[in-house]
Amino acid sequence: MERVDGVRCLADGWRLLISFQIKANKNYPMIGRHLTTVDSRPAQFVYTHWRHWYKPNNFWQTQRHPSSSVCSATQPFNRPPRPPDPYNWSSWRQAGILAQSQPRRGFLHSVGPMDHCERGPPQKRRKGAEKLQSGERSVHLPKSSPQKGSSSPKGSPQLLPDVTSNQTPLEPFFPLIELKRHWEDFSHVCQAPTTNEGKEKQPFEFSLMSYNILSQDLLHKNAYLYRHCHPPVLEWEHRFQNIIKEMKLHSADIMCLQEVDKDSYDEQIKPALESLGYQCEFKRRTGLKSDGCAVVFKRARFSLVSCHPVEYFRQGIPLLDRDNVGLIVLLSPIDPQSSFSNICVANTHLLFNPRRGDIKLAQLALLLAEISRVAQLPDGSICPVLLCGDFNSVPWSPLYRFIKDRRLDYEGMPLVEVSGQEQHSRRTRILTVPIWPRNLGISQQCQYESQRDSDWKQEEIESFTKPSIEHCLNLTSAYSHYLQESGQSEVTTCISRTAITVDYIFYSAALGDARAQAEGIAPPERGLQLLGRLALVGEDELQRVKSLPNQNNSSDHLPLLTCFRLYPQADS
Ligand code: KL2
Repeated sequence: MERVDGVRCLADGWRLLISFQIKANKNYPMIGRHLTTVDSRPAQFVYTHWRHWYKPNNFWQTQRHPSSSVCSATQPFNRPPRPPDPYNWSSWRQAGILAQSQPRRGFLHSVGPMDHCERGPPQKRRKGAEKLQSGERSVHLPKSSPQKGSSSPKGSPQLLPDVTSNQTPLEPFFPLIELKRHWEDFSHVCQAPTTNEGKEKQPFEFSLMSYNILSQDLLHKNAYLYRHCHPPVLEWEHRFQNIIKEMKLHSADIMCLQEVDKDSYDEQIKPALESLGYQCEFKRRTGLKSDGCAVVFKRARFSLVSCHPVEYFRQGIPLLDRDNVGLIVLLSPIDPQSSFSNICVANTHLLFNPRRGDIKLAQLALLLAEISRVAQLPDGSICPVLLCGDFNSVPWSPLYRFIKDRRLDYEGMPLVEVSGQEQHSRRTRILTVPIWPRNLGISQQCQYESQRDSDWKQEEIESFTKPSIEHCLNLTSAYSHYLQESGQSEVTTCISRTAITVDYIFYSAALGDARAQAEGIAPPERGLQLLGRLALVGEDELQRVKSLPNQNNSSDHLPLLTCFRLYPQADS
């Protein structure tokens, strides 16, 4: 028997016996529990898909069996042994590594800390099954599924920086491919307004990121979605370090984060961001959900005027029975002359369920009503608004158009069409008129209203009988949803191997804004100008880096990053 890199192979006819040398450490508690510890090799050396066989030079080889030098000494029939498939528990059992009684949904157990494992598979399966029933498995699947495995960047640091812990960083295990994103600069297109004396006004410039960081809890609950990933890249410690590294790299002045687990937020994310000079606000989802939305901003650049969490769960309103939330902050730019207006930053993660467009629209209406209230200035006008997050709706879907066009006529619209996540599905229910009931206290113009019937104006009562909704915010999307060079669709996330856009940064465009000009909109004088954005990528590019998450891109979403310019208030 020959020993090779932590794997001792022995092929005995058809039966393969492998004993792995695994050190049970806190990264791999389940491996430690189920497998024999032989020596101090970290688990990632052996925990791999069989097609990605570990070679001594630290590269995983695709579709190749280990060379004869690996096992030939003990192979009676010259048949290369097949290491167990880590995604398939039964192969671990066949290999004699797991007891026959080990749980079948092994992958769910293999990627995280012990406390997650205790939840057990039934709950996780149930969630997946429930989602499937409600059509949550996605749609326009690429014909060629992404290759198994993951990737790492060319020329990027081989070892990840140790941000907060003393964990051993992952070894690089694939040919290094980096996801390339370039900066798209619009500053030359932006026109500066002038003062009454004809002088150019000095602007306030800031950057903003929107990033769904993929909750570790949801990752576990929907583990079947991440089977294409090399398990160690799904480890929270690895992902956390990468995510913080990415945030540090971009150093956005404001970050709107979704799917932030409350425990990791308290113990790791908030302390790490505070040490980078951020003030952090957080709103957890309702019910028993462990994740939520965070808005963080640099203390040196903004001060917090007010913070407004929005819960979409409403007791007594059957439509609003989901635990999604939004978080709105009103920020004051820090500037010695105090010449800039506040900005209103809203962050949300709308319901995922592709078939419940009615719930998504009602959640959005609640958020828009709160933004309109928070952003309202004493003169009745609205301060610059940034609305970002994961809307679980694709570009040009009715929900997206509602945000941009300020109006949606929805007569006879099937619920499944609202978000456009599913292209080919049975059209079942259609949106009711009105979508949300009057006792929610939100008008068809997405404004708060008195709930006393006697206070309702006649036209407001009538508006509830018309199949149309409106809102009062002028919002432009910072991204154009097509790549400038290739015309391919931009991608912000991979769901069930489908690459789509569901994340957005909408903003109140001002006169002279490049995007507003490109879209032929004449925006008001006050607002924001888009100076630039970090380009997204297309599906091809994502396939090249083996989809998301991968060794470097540690979420199933990409961060959106934009830079804005704010001009001083009129004649100040
Ligand atoms: O698409 V998301 O991922 O905005 O990144 O929002 C939801 C989904 C998140 C919160 O519910 O969990 C993910 N198929 C794909 N993704 C799912 C599914 C599913 N069946 N269920 C939950 N999510």
